[in-house]
Amino acid sequence: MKKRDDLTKDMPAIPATDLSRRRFMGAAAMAGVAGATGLGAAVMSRESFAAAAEAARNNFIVHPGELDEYYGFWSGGHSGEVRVLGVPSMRELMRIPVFNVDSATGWGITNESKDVLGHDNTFLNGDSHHPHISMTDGRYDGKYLFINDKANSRVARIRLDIMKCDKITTIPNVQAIHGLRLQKVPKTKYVFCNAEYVIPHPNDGTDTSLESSFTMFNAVDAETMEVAFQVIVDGNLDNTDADYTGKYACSTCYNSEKALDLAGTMRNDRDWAVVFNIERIEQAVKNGNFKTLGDSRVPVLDGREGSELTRYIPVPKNPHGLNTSPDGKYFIANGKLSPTCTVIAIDKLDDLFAGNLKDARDVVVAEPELGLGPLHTTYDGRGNAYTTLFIDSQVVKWNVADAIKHYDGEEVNYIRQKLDVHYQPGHNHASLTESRDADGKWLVVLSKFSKDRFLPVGPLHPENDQLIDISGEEMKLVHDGPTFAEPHDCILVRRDQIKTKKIYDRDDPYFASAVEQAKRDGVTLESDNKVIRDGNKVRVYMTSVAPMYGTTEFKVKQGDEVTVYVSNQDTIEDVTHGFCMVNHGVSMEISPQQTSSVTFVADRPGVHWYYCNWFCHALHMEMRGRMIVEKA
Ligand code: RUQ
Ligand code: CUA
Ligand code: CA
Repeated sequence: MKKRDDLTKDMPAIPATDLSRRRFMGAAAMAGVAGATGLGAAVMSRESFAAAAEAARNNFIVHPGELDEYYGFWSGGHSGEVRVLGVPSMRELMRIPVFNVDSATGWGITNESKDVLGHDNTFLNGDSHHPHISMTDGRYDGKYLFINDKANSRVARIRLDIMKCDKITTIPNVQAIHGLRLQKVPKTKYVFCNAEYVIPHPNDGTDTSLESSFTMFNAVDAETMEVAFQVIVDGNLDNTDADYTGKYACSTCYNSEKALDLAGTMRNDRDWAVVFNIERIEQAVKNGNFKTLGDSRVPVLDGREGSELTRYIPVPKNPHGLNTSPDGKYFIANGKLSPTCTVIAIDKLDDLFAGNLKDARDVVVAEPELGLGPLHTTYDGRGNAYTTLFIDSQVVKWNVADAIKHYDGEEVNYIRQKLDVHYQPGHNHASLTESRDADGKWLVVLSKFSKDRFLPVGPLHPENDQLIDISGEEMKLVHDGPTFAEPHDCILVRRDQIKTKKIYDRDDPYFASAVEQAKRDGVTLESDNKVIRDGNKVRVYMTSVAPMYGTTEFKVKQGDEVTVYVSNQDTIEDVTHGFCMVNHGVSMEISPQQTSSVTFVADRPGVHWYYCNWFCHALHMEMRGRMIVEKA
């Protein structure tokens, strides 16, 4: 790797007008932090501070009562959830529990959530990295959001009309689903997702050697959420993206060495990006040219070196992010241990697969030197790319066309600007950047460390998601956004691209199993308040209308397995009720016109109160009732 001095020699100096890292903190906070941390240094004058703050304010302040222009969906990292923010205000609007358990909504506690998560052996953790929104013809269609779970090798789907997770699929025969992107064209038929680590096959303890180990590229059907196919690859897999023809997907591999130790993973100067030929893969599946692994029925194809299904393009070194440009022309692989990004021309891939090129590297049309630790690249739709530099703690704006000219030997400077970010950025994401509509207005940079940017909260720090105005020539930092562990990536969509329901439809499939059970019990959920006994199973049906449950007392016997169904009869937007059975670990959300249910064992005789735990009315405290458990 080159030394930093060599790398930056030909680059323009960082403009002096770059915003100071403290410019947008309130004066009082600035003084406080400076005092608390001993970082007294360069505090700007009151006037220039005010001017800078005012200039920025014009760009990003969303006044009380005003709505944001964009929805932002953030992954929650090892919190396992998805968060919804308004951009540019960076106000957190909602949390969508997915791979985690959530006390507020009852996710992981209710039967409806267990229908999605699985009723047995439900994991309590997850690690969500990459949220992506379904597309039609390369544009966000606002139907679904998909996200990976690296921790437990799953892929989840969120319905964006109600902002709830409605399906989770465990990917068989692999470990650690990481990079995830969607087919863009003609529509999101497949969710492409990479399994990061190689494992032996079969993985039953009989053989743990690397010779019998591999990992797979996976495609999940976006509608059925069943795994459509898996492709065995050489090396490992990290991030991925799809093109705008529907023909290709491309993934990075940082461990071409298949090493187990850290030093080993850095042995090769080049690893690769592997391109998947989706048409050929589909044809092979259709022709039955596949095998299966273990108990799984999923078609498994061999995409290792020499296969007609894949091509391996050498790129330096331990590459990480893989990002398609919104003009559909390039896959860009981010070098991580190399100061470069590798620009792959998608229109040369047909020739590569046809065998018309001498060398796989012939598809590379630029390899600009950007700085230390390039991880992810995003685009403004005006020909510029923005790459995070983890080690330099910067975002570099560069021009793709100029980088290509430079690679062809022309004397052009492709670097436009470098901006300090705080600190150590992973992903960055520009508004609408993964679609044809990339509009170059906002850039979010997800910094892994916040150190001295916020009031100290003990040894564990928040992350810092910074908002940068990229609408002009110059990038301008306008907001610091502390976040809890640990967003990896986000996606910004125009607010008109998302259509949400104000209240539930009574026939929403989200609670269809409760509706079916009520039908079998001869219960009308909308009006009946009934207790149905079925052996030692007791089903308690009740309505809720602010501020009353339809049932304020019910009796069961010690040891009964009790299921409580609450159907919210309010039709007014925002009047959500809750149901919490004290000392039973039971809590759930019931939004207007929703039915929710929860099952628990009434194992202790006596009186047990239940109450509404979503504030719904002036008499919300009075919304309660008693379960009486008779001694067995
Ligand atoms: S990938 S930065 Cu999942 Cu980069 Cu996190
Ligand atoms: Cu119903 Cu609070
Ligand atoms: Ca490597």
